[in-house]
Amino acid sequence: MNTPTLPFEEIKGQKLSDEQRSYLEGLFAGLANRGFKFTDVATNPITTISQPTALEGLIFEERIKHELHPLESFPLLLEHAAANKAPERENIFRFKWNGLFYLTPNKEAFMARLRIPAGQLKTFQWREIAHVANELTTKYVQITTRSNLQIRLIEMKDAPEVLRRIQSVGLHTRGSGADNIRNLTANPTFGIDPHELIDTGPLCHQLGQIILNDRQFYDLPRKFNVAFDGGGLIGTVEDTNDIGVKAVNVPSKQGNLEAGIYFRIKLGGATGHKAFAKDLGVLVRPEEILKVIVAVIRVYIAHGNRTDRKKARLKHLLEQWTLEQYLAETEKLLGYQLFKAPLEADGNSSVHTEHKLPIVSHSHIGVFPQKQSGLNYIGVALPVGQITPKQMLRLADIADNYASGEIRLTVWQNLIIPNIPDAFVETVKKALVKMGLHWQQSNIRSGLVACTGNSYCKFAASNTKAHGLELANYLEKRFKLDQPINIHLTGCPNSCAQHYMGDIGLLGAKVKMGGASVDGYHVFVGGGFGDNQSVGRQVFQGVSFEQLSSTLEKMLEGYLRHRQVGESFQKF
Ligand code: SRM
Ligand code: SF4
Repeated sequence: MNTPTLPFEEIKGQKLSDEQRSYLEGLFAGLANRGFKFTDVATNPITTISQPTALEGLIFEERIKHELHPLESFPLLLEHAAANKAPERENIFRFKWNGLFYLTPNKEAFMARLRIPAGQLKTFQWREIAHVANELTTKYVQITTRSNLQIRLIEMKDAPEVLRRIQSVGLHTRGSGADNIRNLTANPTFGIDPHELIDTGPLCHQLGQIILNDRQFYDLPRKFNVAFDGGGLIGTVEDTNDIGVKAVNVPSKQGNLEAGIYFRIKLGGATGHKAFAKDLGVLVRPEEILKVIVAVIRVYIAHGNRTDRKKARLKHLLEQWTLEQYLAETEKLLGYQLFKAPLEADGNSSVHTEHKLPIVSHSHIGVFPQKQSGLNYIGVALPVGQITPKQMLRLADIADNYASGEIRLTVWQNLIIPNIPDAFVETVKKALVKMGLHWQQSNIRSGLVACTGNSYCKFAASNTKAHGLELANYLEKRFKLDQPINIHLTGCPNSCAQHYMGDIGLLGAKVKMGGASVDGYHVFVGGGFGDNQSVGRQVFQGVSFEQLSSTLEKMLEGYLRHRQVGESFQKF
């Protein structure tokens, strides 16, 4: 880490406060990290900082950002759209700041990724996305593994209009790709789950606003994920994020610590790298959690690696720094110390109580009573997260007519309709079945997660979404499981569908069969998250898709035959 020593006291003759000093140190370290040169520092620290000539020392992505900040590239997008001209490499990268991903070489068109904090949408927003998809894209919408929406095959000429229409209903695409903070996730049952310790919905939305409105958050060393878990029935897989915050209950006053709900903070998750986030050893009050998250991100902005994209995630910084060091840098920015409460070796703490939750089937599917008496939410399964505009419009009608006009997306690529009065539950169930959607748990289909796959993603070795659906059809005909099994299919090691944390993880791979190269998978078992945190281990290498169904069938048969009573697939 190249942190220049600067004579701060001399800066414009000012004496600096600790806070100012630490801010400047971060700023200069960040500049040095990117390859900015410091000349003649001793005489005049501010004016002699110069960009390297023609930004030659910088890697491609950092150079592009410095030549023209991607947030300022909108006129270029308009020019390209007017000429219906394919973007160049530089602008392909820049347009990701508008949430536009050019799918070349797979397809000569854009995919647009939104930002939907906590996955929460009003039906007027949901309807407009359905209309946009119908009129200007593929006529289907995809729910992503960050409780978000994507629409695709947008022609260059239509891109500005798609963005305008998305923004016209108060939604954004800004910063949903590239070196930005990605969609913020929270339990989709925030504010309605009887088990939650705190409603994280408002916090998630407020952080969304902070990020949208601060230019500093549009130039990170790399992508960045943040998740909130308020202690609800089903977790947000927060430990797979760069920052995961999880609510805990401190039942009584302990020394200086008042009783109440606090957040623990975990840092450095990135499951494609087999890394779960690690506990920072502090308790933070809800009213200060956003400030702390912002400080944690600013430390990463200043010190994350900007010269090697493969070593640029927060996880990589934590391979060089201890957690204590990261905490110290965060506290420097905050200007005060956080309450220390390290976890014990077994992962428990004497300060806060364990939040015991009933064991439920996964992924929110089914009918659940809310904390508001007389109201319910229904979780709807959308296998592999695909939905048509027609289904979206019908869902919006259901949510308007029988609930509160709201739809929430989940990281399991499913959705829930909240606030359904008892009297309407049966009507909603029937309406869902009539439109071809499932509200009943299927212990295979409801936990099926698949990344985009080779229909659109250039990295994919296999057609994950189509294969996921075929597998579910095959296995459901043969098994009635009494325990849920999560099957996660990812097309490449990037692990967008987190194959390492599925009960069964399938990682796309090309397999040789009779001299030909066919779609196939490496097979992993035993992954988990939260209390069952575990990185899946590989049990088969390179199984062709043709043989995959029977391979999984045999695995499930073995599990059902040999398991102990009640033993889950993960523990088997
Ligand atoms: Fe992802 C890159 C799709 C969630 C790890 N991901 C991509 C790209 C943009 C490939 C590209 O550069 O062209 C894929 C776009 C394909 C397309 O046309 O849809 C893509 N990622 C997705 C989505 C849509 C998968 C899905 O079907 O749901 C998810 C969008 C989430 C969102 O709404 O923001 C998606 N990607 C994830 C996750 C899960 C998560 O964030 O919770 C991960 C693993 C966690 C993590 O942080 O690493 C993930 N995607 C990656 C990586 C590997 C990053 C790394 O540091 O190793 C890449 C490659 C990269 O960034 O260079 C990647
Ligand atoms: Fe594409 Fe790989 Fe992500 Fe699947 S896991 S969407 S193949 S980048």
